[in-house]
Amino acid sequence: MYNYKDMEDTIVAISTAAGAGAIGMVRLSGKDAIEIADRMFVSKGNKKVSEMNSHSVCYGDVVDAKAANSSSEPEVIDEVLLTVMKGPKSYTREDIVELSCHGGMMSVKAILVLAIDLGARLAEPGEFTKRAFLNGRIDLAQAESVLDIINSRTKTFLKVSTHQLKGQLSLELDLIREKLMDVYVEIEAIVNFPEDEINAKSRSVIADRILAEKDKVKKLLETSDHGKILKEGIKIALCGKSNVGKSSLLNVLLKQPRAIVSEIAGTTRDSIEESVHIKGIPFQLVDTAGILTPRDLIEEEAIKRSRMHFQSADIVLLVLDLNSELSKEDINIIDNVGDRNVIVVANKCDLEQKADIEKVKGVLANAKVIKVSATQVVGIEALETEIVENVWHQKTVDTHGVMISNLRHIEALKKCFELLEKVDKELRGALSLEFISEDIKTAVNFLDNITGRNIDHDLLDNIFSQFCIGK
Ligand SMILES: Nc1nc2c(ncn2[C@@H]2O[C@H](COP(=O)(O)OP(=O)(O)OP(=O)(O)O)[C@@H](O)[C@H]2O)c(=O)[nH]1
Ligand SMILES: [Mg+2]
Repeated sequence: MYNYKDMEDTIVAISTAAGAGAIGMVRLSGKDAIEIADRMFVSKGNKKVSEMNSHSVCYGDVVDAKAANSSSEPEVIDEVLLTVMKGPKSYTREDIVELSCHGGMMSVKAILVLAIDLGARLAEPGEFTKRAFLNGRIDLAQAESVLDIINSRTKTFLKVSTHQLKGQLSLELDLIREKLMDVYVEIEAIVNFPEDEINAKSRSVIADRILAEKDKVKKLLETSDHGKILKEGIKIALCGKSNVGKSSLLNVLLKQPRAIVSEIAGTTRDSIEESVHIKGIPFQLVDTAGILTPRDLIEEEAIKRSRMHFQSADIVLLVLDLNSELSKEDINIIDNVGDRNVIVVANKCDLEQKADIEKVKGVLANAKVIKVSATQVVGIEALETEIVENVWHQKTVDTHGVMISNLRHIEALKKCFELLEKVDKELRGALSLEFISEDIKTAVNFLDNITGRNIDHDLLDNIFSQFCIGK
């Protein structure tokens, strides 16, 4: 258990978002939460907060006893519903009092100031969740998932984060930890009692056990692409020569006329970026300029940007015009695809087909070709399905629904994996066991970093500073 001296303080914060709303909520947590609430709350039935049962609600007024009005009555700040949750059965494991008042900033602010006047301290960002962690209610991975839930942009990511909050990731990590510690203890015993000789065969049996755990860490790491996609979204660049219909396609995918469309070649010059969700996945769509031969400095810059997006996109939608024969410019772009992840979009399928698509398939054998009409909205559903399949392609791994999306977790797992790989080799070689056991311990430490069993205070402060105040 960490000994934070400021854990002694009773903290208070506005827990609802700023701005107009039906309800605002001020939350107190700490050893004096109930006493402070008692000094600012008068219930309709004159029941004291300290007399309330845990997890019960009471209706009354928040009053400022110091600010008496002309008839010497304490000033009523707002009428509220007060909820009390006594520790350890609370979010922070401390006594918590929540005051739900009218929305808007005036009422919540006045209640906050009053609580501070009566001895509470304004909470730091994430301090309630930090206390939940420091008091052992949740581990660090669970605490971080709270932030992920708040920031979720997709239903799927919300599901993954909720899973993590329930402790699924921690459970997986604990199982690996337990097995590694078993090996560690056994090796330590052999080192300390050298009369128990160990031969090469026994060493390789131990190595197999390490290998099994290394595979589990690898599986978790394999979910990180998946997890990051759900968290951050992926970038799709619409590329192709002028007038093939890139901007028309952008508009139809966004379901709004965002980019200017015209029959004049070179309509789009500055790249246009917009976010969109396709089947629950967040994407960043980038419409690029189709110009290939610059006529001025601006067009030179436009080409540079198009190339940059072509190179940095996770998926390139290579747009072709089905209604015209493949030109030198099309061939040039196709030849430059290289290792890019490409879906060929053969646009204008509402018109007569003149382009030789078989030729494209010949060059880009691995790319899917989808025929669409951006103006007639034909084939768009199929294109969206292909985009989503492209994202999930070969990425389904069985980790009991656990997915790694946090960069800190990815780094720690990678280090753990590297060490286990080293240990496996060492065990199959002749290195002295005492050095090997050190490496196993370090690998375990990396797992402990994720759950917060062993982590330094600066890093903790850094993690919780990303939270909003009041959580
Ligand atoms: N018939 C038909 N015309 C289309 C289709 N998609 C786009 N067009 C037309 O093709 C022309 C060019 O469309 P844009 O979307 O501006 O093409 P672009 O690729 O963005 O062109 P640049 O910005 O110049 O690179 C416009 O006149 C569109 O109306 C389609 O599916 N069918
Ligand atoms: Mg355009």
